Amino acid sequence: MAVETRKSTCNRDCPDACGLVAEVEDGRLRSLKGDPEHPVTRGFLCSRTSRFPELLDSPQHLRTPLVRDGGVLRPASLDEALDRCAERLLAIRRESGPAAILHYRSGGSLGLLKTIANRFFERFGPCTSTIGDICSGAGEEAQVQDFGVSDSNDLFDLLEARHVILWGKNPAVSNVHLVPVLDDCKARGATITLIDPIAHKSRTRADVWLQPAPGGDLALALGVGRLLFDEGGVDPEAIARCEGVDGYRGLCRSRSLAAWAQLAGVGEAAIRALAAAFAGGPTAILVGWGMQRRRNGGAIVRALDALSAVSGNLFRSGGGCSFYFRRRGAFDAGAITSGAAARVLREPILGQDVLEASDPPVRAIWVTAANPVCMLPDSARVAEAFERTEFVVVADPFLTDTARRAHVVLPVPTLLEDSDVLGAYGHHWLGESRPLIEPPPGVVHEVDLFSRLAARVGLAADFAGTVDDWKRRLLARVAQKGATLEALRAGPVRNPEAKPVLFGDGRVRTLSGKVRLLTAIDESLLRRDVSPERPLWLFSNSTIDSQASLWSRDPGTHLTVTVHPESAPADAPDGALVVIESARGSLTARLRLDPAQRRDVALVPKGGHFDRGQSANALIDAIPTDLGLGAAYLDCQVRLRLP
Ligand SMILES: Nc1nc2c(c(=O)[nH]1)N[C@H]1C(S)=C(S)[C@@H](COP(=O)(O)OP(=O)(O)OC[C@H]3O[C@@H](n4cnc5c(=O)[nH]c(N)nc54)[C@H](O)[C@@H]3O)O[C@H]1N2
Ligand SMILES: Nc1nc2c(c(=O)[nH]1)N[C@H]1C(S)=C(S)[C@@H](COP(=O)(O)OP(=O)(O)OC[C@H]3O[C@@H](n4cnc5c(=O)[nH]c(N)nc54)[C@H](O)[C@@H]3O)O[C@H]1N2
Ligand code: SF4
Ligand SMILES: [Mo]
Repeated sequence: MAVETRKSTCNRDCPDACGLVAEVEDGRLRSLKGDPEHPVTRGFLCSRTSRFPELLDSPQHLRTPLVRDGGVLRPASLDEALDRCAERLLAIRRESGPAAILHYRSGGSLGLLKTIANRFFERFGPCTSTIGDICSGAGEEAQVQDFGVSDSNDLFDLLEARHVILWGKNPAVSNVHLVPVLDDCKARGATITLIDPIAHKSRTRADVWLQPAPGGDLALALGVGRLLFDEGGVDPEAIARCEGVDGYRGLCRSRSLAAWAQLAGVGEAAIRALAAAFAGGPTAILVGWGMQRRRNGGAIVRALDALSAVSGNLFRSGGGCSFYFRRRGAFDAGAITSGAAARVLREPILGQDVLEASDPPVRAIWVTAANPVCMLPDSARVAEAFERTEFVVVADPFLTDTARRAHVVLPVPTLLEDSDVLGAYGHHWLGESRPLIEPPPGVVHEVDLFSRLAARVGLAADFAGTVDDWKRRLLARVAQKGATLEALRAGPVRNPEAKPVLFGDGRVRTLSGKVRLLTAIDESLLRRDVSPERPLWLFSNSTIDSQASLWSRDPGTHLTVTVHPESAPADAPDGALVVIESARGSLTARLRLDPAQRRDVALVPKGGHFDRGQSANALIDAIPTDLGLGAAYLDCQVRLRLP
């Protein structure tokens, strides 16, 4: 049979939203590559998606629905599984009201159609939903406060920069299609500065690497701000576009340069060099997502916003303070859901909020595109909340830590079988996903799944329409500007509403059009002392081998913990087993020694499985960030000891 070439878009929770090209023969995948015609993908994929087809053969890949009987999950037909869902949801609504049902959705697929689940729980209730954003909540809220919006300059505007600051970012691992753009910037003479407490792969690309104290970035940015004012680095035209200048200047001058340097954990000369880069722009800040998962994460991003604004870089080509590309911005998300909810539980504290909910208590949880038992902080409490809930449904292509605690598991398509529309949070191109291969017979697309469930509970009319109909509804506004479904089907289309330089007209999106500068901070956000009992800050960073909790390579029997040799328990050699202890719990890990690390950090991978004793979140307290109800995953202090 002839080999056919098919195209799609990767829907994983990743900034890159790559164009995919597959060769398919007789319905079977022969090869999977990056689309050479996609301007950002440039013909290559990350290793985790290149290896993804192997996961289809893994025992964790679900090909049929499962229902719980006598304590065990057994295969069932889709009709049986959906009948059970309808019957239990109707009974719980009748007895306790719709607020007794919680819907929890995370970013396992960035396809916009996954919000069809939200539509169901809104129409069926409204039911209970969540508030906050464990991924990017603090940083987005910081930028909304300062600029009225969280969005970015065009990715390729970076080529105009003289200095690129990777502030808490590891693109070689978590944003791989940024790497060739950085290489192009370097080829055009730009310098790259990396600011990251952890020694990681991306540092080989940086001309300058600062290794501040974890969370010391707030002090670092205020120290740079002080120098800009003291030494003529502020741009008078830009200052006129800001509110709160006196307050911000006063804040920067509230400590000496030496005091800021000491709090930041870097030398004064490094702060001077950074200030010189801002004064000698264009200078672009690329704000990483990891750093804002701290108690002071919102304040840090606000301090970076202020640097970009007062130095004038915010308003110019080759500048900007880019945190997030507004991936949903092009879509009419309201065509699917209004966001109505009976009540909201806090995502970063979900375990506690579920267990403590009353009037009514949570009796059912439906999980869409998420693995909260593994990925939310204080995971033992989250696991307990799921185990105590009367009826749990998980829709997922894989049998996860959360799915194992469900009463019904509904298999949905993987990224190779999906059909949806997507934006990206690392660039402004929109894409369509289309099945590269057919899903197994027991697997059902979420649009189909909810239309079948809706028919069982008297909501059929609300779910009328094919997958393509829903795609067109989402694209209604930008279709008038050329981003039609047909155009997306032909290849990636740049969001017609995204400007090349976000604030190139000198105005931000606040009511006054001016930047609202950070003018005051809670002193407690500056002090970052570790306790003598637990002297190491635990980092749980992205790793090339996994997409959050979905591993493309077996992580082995133990998770790996990397520390400076002087931070290891006495005489423990590389490869030894050690115990990581926090105030919340302990895990056994294999030791890796790395003299390039700071002495006050311990690094483990993000995404280890809870049931295998490898989830960092078993150690991490559920603490909200200062802004946006994010989760302060990285403010966890630990010690290592021998087993
Ligand atoms: N391979 C892979 N790629 C992924 C993911 C994955 O699981 N695996 N996850 C995806 C998801 S969900 C997201 S949200 C994105 C982004 O995910 P990120 O969390 O941005 O990705 P990381 O590579 O962990 O980069 C965070 C960097 O911030 C640094 N950092 C932490 N604290 C501080 C601090 O206090 N100061 C400074 N200056 N730096 C700090 C960390 O050391 C790390 O190098 O990545 C996506 N890409
Ligand atoms: N310790 C620590 N914890 C962290 C982080 C960290 O850096 N450190 N990072 C945090 C961040 S940035 C994030 S975004 C979260 C991620 O947290 P989650 O989003 O809960 O984690 P994932 O493992 O990505 O789980 C997503 C699930 O969606 C499934 N899925 C994929 N496609 C579909 C689909 O089309 N439909 C449905 N229904 N399911 C689908 C996947 O198989 C996967 O099981 O974790 C957070 N947790
Ligand atoms: S996970 Fe990210 S880098 Fe990998 S193929 Fe998908 S979009 Fe591209
Ligand atoms: Mo994320």
